Amino acid sequence: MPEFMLVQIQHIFQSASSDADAFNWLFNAFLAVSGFIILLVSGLIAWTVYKFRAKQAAVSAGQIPASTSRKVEILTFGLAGLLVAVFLVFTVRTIYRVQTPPRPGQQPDLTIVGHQWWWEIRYPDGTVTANELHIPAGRRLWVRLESADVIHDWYVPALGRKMDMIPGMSNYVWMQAREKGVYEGACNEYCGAQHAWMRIRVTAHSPEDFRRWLGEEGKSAREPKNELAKKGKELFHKKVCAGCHSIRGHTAGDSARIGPDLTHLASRKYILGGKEPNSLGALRAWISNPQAVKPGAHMPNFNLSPEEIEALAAYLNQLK
Ligand code: HEC
Ligand SMILES: [Cu+2]
Repeated sequence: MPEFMLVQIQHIFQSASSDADAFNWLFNAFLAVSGFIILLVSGLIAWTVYKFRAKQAAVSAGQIPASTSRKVEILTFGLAGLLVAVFLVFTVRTIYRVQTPPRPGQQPDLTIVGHQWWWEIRYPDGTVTANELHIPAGRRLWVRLESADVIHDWYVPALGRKMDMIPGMSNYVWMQAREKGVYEGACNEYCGAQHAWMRIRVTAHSPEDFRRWLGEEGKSAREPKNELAKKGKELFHKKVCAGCHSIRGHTAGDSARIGPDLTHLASRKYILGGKEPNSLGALRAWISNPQAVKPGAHMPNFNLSPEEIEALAAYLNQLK
């Protein structure tokens, strides 16, 4: 199992936010009460089966008179109704706690756009990145969620609630990581062939580290130093890669958004929504035949020569 998946499983009940605390509390309360009822009912069934088993022919289950069964019915319906009412109150309380409205006119701290099958991440200062989200620890962030194609769903369990990304509209969600660390999540709405490889990796930094990270990420791409990488930079334009991908400083603006922004690709730990750890080899394999690595992905096979692949991979691999 890749590292990504193991961590994912551990993250389901982890909480790093007041919202996830509220959800976990509600979930555990439901689990405890319904667990108790399941044990009670199955215990009663087991006891009845044992007590009235056929061998002891002398014992008869008998018949409960209609008047008694009406009482039992009122009791069970009453208890069930009461439980539903109690949990309705708890649920509504949780919704209120989690769905606090933003300040009037509050601008989002982040915009995240779901694409088949990767995440576009935009900061208010114009910095763009993909797939690996970086945030400052501590603050509760107001996040705008959008979609470029079909319905996706943003879910990082430890950081707050999940929320659909719907084409043509903006949804908003609070996100918080109390502590520094790495938090993982995934797309939670089936969105096509590679839905499973639409993982989310969130790194929460101390506020100073976050500012430093954002400063670096906001810079234009570095100029390639060796000949191979320089050739790769030329090919990136000649082979129309730049029609879908932006590399700030190297492409005309950063308006190409069909594929992930590659300005600082080499500083990311994974590529392709978590499908592959980022390495020169993985980049080579991807560029030479995207459909073999992530079948259905919206990047065609360019039938490049081995030399072209080598040059492009070398170029991309130094975009720190
Ligand atoms: C038609 C648009 C399109 C063109 C042209 C295109 N790509 Fe892509 N590329 C994509 C899409 C979409 C993805 C995201 C695939 C996914 O993860 O599902 C992608 C992903 C990538 C990634 C991985 C990025 C990451 O962070 O996961 C690299 C590297 C890449 N492309 C390089 C190239 C190179 C080099 C070329 C030119 C030879 C190129 N692309 C041409 C659409 C395109
Ligand atoms: Cu999705």
